[in-house]
Amino acid sequence: AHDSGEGGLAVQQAKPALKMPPLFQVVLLNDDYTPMDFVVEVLEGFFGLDREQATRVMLAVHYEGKGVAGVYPRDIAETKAQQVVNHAREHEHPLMCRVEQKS
Ligand code: NFA
Repeated sequence: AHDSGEGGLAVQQAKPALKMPPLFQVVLLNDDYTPMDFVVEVLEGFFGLDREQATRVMLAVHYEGKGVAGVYPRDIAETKAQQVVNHAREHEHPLMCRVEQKS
């Protein structure tokens, strides 16, 4: 507590909750060569989607050019994106992703 100037005391009150960090989307991009099954496995393995959700996102990427795989704080989004690209390259697939700040 400190003296606030008019004979009263002002007390610094701790905030009850932590502020949420800004969120970033990991966006998968379509290409002509990465097998559909591989993309579904990536969405299951790196983003925790079940087979049905993973298939829906994979088809959205295939037909619309891009799709959101997951939404995370910046460092986690960047790490996931790098892991996905590394995994794809290990299997010689050209799969690409982007990290975009959520608006
Ligand atoms: N377009 C790819 C194909 O026809 C499948 C794909 C989907 C690739 C989503 C990348 C992302 N094999």
